Order: sequence, then structure tokens, then C-alpha cells
Amino acid sequence: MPVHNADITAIFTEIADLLEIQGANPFRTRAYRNAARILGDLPQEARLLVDRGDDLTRLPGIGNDLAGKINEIITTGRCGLLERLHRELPPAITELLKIPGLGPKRVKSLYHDLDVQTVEQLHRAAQDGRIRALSGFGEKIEQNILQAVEAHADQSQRFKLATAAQYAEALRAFLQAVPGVQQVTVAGSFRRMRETVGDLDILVTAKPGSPVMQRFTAYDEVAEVLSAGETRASILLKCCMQVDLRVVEQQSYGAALHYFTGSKAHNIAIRRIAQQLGLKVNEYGVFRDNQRIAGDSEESVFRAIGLPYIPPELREDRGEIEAARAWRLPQLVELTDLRGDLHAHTKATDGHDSLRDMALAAKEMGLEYIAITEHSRRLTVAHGLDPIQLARQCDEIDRLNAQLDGITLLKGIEVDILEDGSLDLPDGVLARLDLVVGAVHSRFELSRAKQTERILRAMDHPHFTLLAHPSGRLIEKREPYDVDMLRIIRHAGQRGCFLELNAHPERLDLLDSHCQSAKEEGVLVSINSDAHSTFDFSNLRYGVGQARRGWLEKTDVLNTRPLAALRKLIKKTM
Ligand code: DGT
Ligand code: CA
Ligand code: CA
Repeated sequence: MPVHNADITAIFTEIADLLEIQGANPFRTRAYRNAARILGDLPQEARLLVDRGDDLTRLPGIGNDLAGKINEIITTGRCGLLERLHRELPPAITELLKIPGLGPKRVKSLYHDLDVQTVEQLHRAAQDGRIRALSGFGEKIEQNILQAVEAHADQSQRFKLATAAQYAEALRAFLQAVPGVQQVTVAGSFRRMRETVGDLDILVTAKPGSPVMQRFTAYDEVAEVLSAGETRASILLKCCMQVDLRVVEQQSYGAALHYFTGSKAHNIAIRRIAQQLGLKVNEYGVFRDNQRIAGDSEESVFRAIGLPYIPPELREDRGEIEAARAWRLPQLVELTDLRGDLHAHTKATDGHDSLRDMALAAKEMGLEYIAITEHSRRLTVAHGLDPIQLARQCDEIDRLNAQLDGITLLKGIEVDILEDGSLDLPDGVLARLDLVVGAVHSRFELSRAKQTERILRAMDHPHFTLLAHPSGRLIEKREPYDVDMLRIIRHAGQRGCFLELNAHPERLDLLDSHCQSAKEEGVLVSINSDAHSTFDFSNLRYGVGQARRGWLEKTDVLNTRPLAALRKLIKKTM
């Protein structure tokens, strides 16, 4: 069974978590976490690198030991270290990590201090009020845990978009190679670029007699065939992802694609409009009195009911149909519209690559500029920079800019917004920079009023340019902190600041609805990679997907501006 990067990432992440719960050396833990991230962001399957005989230690952050582990996983599908950790720790402990708000550090104290080993024990401990007494917890956190445990009980598993993409792309290539197969499209929430995906819905057109069904159910990652018929089948992959396949006729392809792209709410609204016109829309076509009038392409389906083509990312019944009827659909931003990236790290802090390599990779992506925005000193886990180290980096950027061609490095910082809203570096230091990216990295649990005030105060700072990952959420891992986002957006407008849409697949933050608010308030959004290695620029596509779900057009996005125009926008006059 072929091993995907997502599988290796999952194993390394679990190893790091379990090591941390055990109380292992932090350097060792961090090495696995970094390796997980590198693998997760690798644009190519590690399996193919190994097949080709490439030396894995050439990847950033991968030494001999980790390369050996990757080899082991790829060749045997197993990892001895993980199996040992499973033997050493209670079997249900990894389940605890899936509760939003519980990271390895907290699970470690729950396990060592309260002997909590299962979700049920966690629930009881929270109900009994035993958690609040642990150091680093308190009553509010105990309440949050209780709520999260209860929400966790009735939640089915969803996959992050970027994880789903690894499975979807492999399956698409596999199906495309089956004899007689013509088109293969992954529809559903995946095509709508939702931040998480419940299952994959794949549509295929094929010549008569194509063995596509047999091949699909025999795909070597299948754990279980849930159903299999002539034109439809469902399988469960070993990673627990379900995949539905439909084989449709060419004349119905557009109608089926529209139907299975969804969303359900959008489909229902479209059907209602069709009914008003005396038409019937279903997955086979558009019909008038049982006569097919459209359906071979999606455009034909929309045209038949008097609408222009609506891009998949908008199909949520959130106003797109009204906009289409009025011929006022947005011209959504595209990946190729991006001219730069305003959030990137190097190995000076917790990134993996040099300034020069980051610059060259950005240029390769077709970008014209990137801002280097290391963490500031307060964030010690990321080796944040102090003023002297930052000044040294600025000098290096000046030197590099003099040598580089076709790409410009901007001087920035990802400065911590401290609890009182002040910034983690002195004014004089920030003044030398081209832009100041501010972010909240601590005290996520502040009340709504205090958290909002903290961020507004930070934006009042004369050098503040851009608020990074504005809600702080990590998808299915950490809830957004409680803030009045509309007030933050409006304040940004008044202060001439901008909001980031962080393209990292775990963040995708701003949320799509907040992108819409930013657009309405005239506040530009910057789609940034938050790159920690040269591979991470490829995540920009997920940020663009999220921006499109938030109705953003090229002009709504700060980093679609050419460098000269950008400089004017981010220049602070005070
Ligand atoms: P997911 O998988 O939970 O991330 O979300 P979707 O949107 O991929 O939903 P899924 O896989 O249940 O169904 C795929 C598409 O099929 C869905 O987006 C719209 C269409 N669909 C499913 N059930 C219905 C239904 O009852 N009525 C209509 N009109 N469309 C449906
Ligand atoms: Ca689906
Ligand atoms: Ca489905």
C-alpha cells in the first residue's frame, strides 16, 4: 500500500505528541514536529523521492535518524518507535489530543497529575471540578474542556483540505490511467475549497466497457468496499476517508458535476429557480416537459436557467444566486494575481531555509516580493529575534537585495502583541522596517472585551501594518479566540492597517465570512503563506481558495499590487 506524505506527517506528529506527554527531551520532540511539517508541505510524495534513490537528508530538518524512519514507514508501512510509544502509554491517550484546546502539554499534566487516560475520564474530571486546580488550567479552561468533550462526542471526522488533496490527487491520477476513462473530476466540498472535507465525490466519464468500477473498488488503499454497482460505488480508504464514485454519461456530465459539487443548499435554491421557469434540474440534466435542454456542461445548466456561471467556491447559497441574477458576481481573485507574500520565516528563527533560498523559491512561484517576518523575542519557543539580531538581518537583506534579480525582500517582523496591546519591540527598531506584522501568540483565553481591546490598541501603534492570522484558530485543534472581528476590521480601516488571510492549511484564517466583511468595509486582505520553508509557498493556493470563498476580487487583495504600489499602501506617514 503506497504511503502518502500525510501518513508520515500523521505518524511524526503522533510521535512528537507522545514524546511530549512522556516528558522527553524537547529538542527531540521538536525534531519530529518540524519533520512532520516538512513532509506535510512537500510538493512531491516522499515515496517517489525514495524510489528514485534521492537522499532524504537533503530535505531541511531531516537528519539520518529521521530519514531512516521515513524509509521504514515507506517500505514497511509501520514505525517501530510509534509502536513502542503506544506500548508505553495508555492506548486512548491520543484520543485526548483530538479534543480542541488540549495539546500535549495539557494532556501530559492531566495524565501525570490526575491519571486521566480516556475521554470518559476527562469528562468526569471536568464535571467533578478536579481540573481547575492543576497548574496552567483554571476554571474557564475546565469549562471549555467540558464543552469540547461534549461537542466531540457527536462529531464525525473531517479532513483538512490539504490532507484531502493528497488522497484526491492520487486517486484522480489512478482513475485517469484506467483504460477508457475520459474525464475525472473531484467534486463536492473539495471542489468548493471548503477548509475541511467530509468525503470525496468523484465523477468520471468513460467509454462503454471501461473497467473503471472494478479498478476503483480494487484500489490498493481500500479498507472496505461500502457499496458497488454499475454506475456508482463507495469505498472507505485505510485513512478512514470515504470516497464516492459516479460514472456518468457525457451528455449528463455538466448536470452531474453541478449536482455533486453542491452545496446542497445551493442545489436546492437552483432547483427552485428552475421550477419557477417551468424547468426541472437534476443530476442528469435540465428538462422541459421531459425533454433535455441542457446538461453536458455546467455552463449549459446555468445558461438554461438564465444565469451566468457561478464559480464552485461561491456555491453555498450565501447570496451568489441573487448576485448571479443581477449579473453582479465578483471576478474572484486567482493564484496568478498574487505578486508577493507578506509573511515568511527563515532559519534565523523557526524556519528551515536561508534568506536567499526563500527569495529564490518565491521568485520561482512567480512572485515579485516577499516580506521576511521573523518572530520577535517574546516567542522564545521560535527563537524570536531581539533588536540586535533583527538589525543584523536587515543588513543582510540590504546586501541580498543588491544582488538579487527579479525578486525583492522586504524587511518585516511578526511582532508579538503583548497582553496590554503593546508590541514586543521598541518603536525605534520597528521604524526601520518596511512593514510590521502583528500577531497574538499568548493569552488566547482573554475575555472578548479584553482580547478585542488588546488588538485595537496594537493597531493604534504608528508602525503597525498587518494583523496576522486574525482569529488565532487552528482547524479542529484550537477554537478562534473570542474577539469582535467586525470592530477589528473597522479599526483596521480607520488606521490604514490590513488583515492577513493566512494560507497555512491548519489556519486558513481570516474565515471566509470575515473576508466578506473586510471587503464590505474596504479593508484590504493580504493572502500570505507564513512560509517556514521553501515548499510552503505552494500553500498560497489554499489561501486563494479561502479568499474566493470570501468573495474577494483581485482589487480586494493587498498583495496583488505590484511592488511600487504596495510600498505606497504600507508606508506609514506618522
Ligand atoms: P462534505 O463531504 O461533508 O464535506 O460536503 P459535500 O458538500 O461534499 O457533501 P456530500 O459529500 O454529502 O454530497 C456531495 C454533493 O452532493 C453535495 O455538495 C450536494 C449533493 N447532494 C448530496 N445530498 C443532496 C441532497 O439531498 N439534495 C441535493 N440537492 N443535493 C445533494
Ligand atoms: Ca463530499
Ligand atoms: Ca459524498
